[in-house]
Amino acid sequence: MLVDSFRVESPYVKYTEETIESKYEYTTTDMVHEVMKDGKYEWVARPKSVTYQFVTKRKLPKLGVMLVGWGGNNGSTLTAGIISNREGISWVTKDGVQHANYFGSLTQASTCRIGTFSREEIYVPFKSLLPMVDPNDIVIGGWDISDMNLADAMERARVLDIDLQKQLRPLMQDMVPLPGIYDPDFIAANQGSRANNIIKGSKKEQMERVIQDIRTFKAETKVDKVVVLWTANTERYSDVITGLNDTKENLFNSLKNGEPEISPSTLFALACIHEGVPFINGSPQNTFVPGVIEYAIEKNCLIGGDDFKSGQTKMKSVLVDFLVGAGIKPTAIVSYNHLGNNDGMNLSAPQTFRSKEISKSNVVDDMVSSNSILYGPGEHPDHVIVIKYVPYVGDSKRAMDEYTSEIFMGGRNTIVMHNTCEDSLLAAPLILDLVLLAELCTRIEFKAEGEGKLHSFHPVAALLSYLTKAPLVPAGTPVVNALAKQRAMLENIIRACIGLAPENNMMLEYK
Ligand code: NAI
Ligand code: DG6
Repeated sequence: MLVDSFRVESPYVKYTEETIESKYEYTTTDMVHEVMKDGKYEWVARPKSVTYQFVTKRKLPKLGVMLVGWGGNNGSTLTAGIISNREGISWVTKDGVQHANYFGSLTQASTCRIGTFSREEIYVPFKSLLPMVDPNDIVIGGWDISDMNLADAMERARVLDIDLQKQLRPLMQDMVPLPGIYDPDFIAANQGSRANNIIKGSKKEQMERVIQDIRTFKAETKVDKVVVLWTANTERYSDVITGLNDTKENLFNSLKNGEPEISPSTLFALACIHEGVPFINGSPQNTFVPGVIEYAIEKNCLIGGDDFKSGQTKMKSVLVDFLVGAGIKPTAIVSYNHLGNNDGMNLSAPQTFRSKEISKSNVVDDMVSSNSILYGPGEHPDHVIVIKYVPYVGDSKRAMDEYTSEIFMGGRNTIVMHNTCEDSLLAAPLILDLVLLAELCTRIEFKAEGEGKLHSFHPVAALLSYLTKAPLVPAGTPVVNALAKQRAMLENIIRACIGLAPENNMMLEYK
């Protein structure tokens, strides 16, 4: 059964006008190896418990979201989706009348199990666990190197049904992106023809213009908070060079000197950090060079990324987790894509493809390294990524995967998958989740027993991992790619904020 909302009654949870405060017992296990009397080592597992305090602000801000690449397929589709939901739009398709929804969004369309009532399991919407901004209330804006208004951009994207487009046109035609930072060295040459809306000047001046844009947007829309998200073209990797971008100081010196190796996405990230505005990278390139990360940590400004995990990789991070978790050994994973949207065209250049190849390739590492019964030291399945541009299929991406595994007694098992989907309809709800969760993260503070003051999460937002292919995590933190673990981390931390135990699926009450 689904219930819309609930309140926690517990000695460990306090609701005030402004906050929800919880005390939470975090139980983990330390592993140590001890030398025995005979000189041999023995591993010892020592469970331990630490009390945490969480404080979540309840007051929701009026939220502004600025998209870099607003006029692209994702940007225009998300904008259309929010307006359609807000206005309660329905449209006619060949299959009947369709109503606006937020399917595909973890926060808006998934549920969590809370407890039991008369032995029946009670679920609540994910978004009801903690106060979260309603996506219908978001004020949206952003930048694009193409000056096309959002109604025309939606038409160019060829994603949404025509009857819906007709209803949305009057609501979107006055939305025009601010000029973007165009550097042809970082994206494919084939993007040159749409670059007619460009911030001029030196790198430093371009960054300063973005700072000004954020301030103006905030003032004009009267939003309390802004989150910026990069959904612009995939860039090539920036070279990370000692003295250039390896520290904050070197990066700012390079900015002053107009070093060509500073990418547009890095300039946007620097501008956001300067303003204390969370910045999320939905593309695979290394926007967050070490100097940017150092700056974000110094300013305690949330950064998250990299690369939306929308379809093929999401499946991979479920399937390989299942296989390895079942004691089956994947030995070859081959992933093909073809797509015909502008993203596909941009990825047809070797340098931008390489960025995507990297983010799509590293997604099984944690699962492989978790099982050394199956894999020897340094052993890894063959993993090949192919992406081809096929204009005819437009935004309707085809993803084909072949997973070959070793099973019992030297046997082979091959799984083949074919997935057809509208790429932007998968990505848009993830963008929504990323900005809503990033905003939520900025309202939570916590501390472990013995720590002096409450503090925010580490600015490198590992909590957003579920939504990205190559999760950006603080140095020294294990990267988790397995989808179920990523969801559990997010859900369980949110549950801790309201004093609820992690979902352990033991269901002892039924045993
Ligand atoms: P798109 O090519 O339709 O949109 C990108 C937009 O960014 C274009 O309108 C372009 O003019 C603009 N742009 C390029 N450089 C810019 C800059 N420096 N400043 C401002 N605007 C700029 O691509 P789409 O399909 O919307 O995807 C966007 C990004 O999201 C791509 O990098 C893609 O790889 C990534 N992505 C998409 C996923 C999906 O399922 N759709 C999943 C994972 C990542
Ligand atoms: C071709 O791979 C285009 C890409 O932008 C993908 O659509 C995107 O990275 C989605 O990736 P995945 O692996 O999550 O489906």
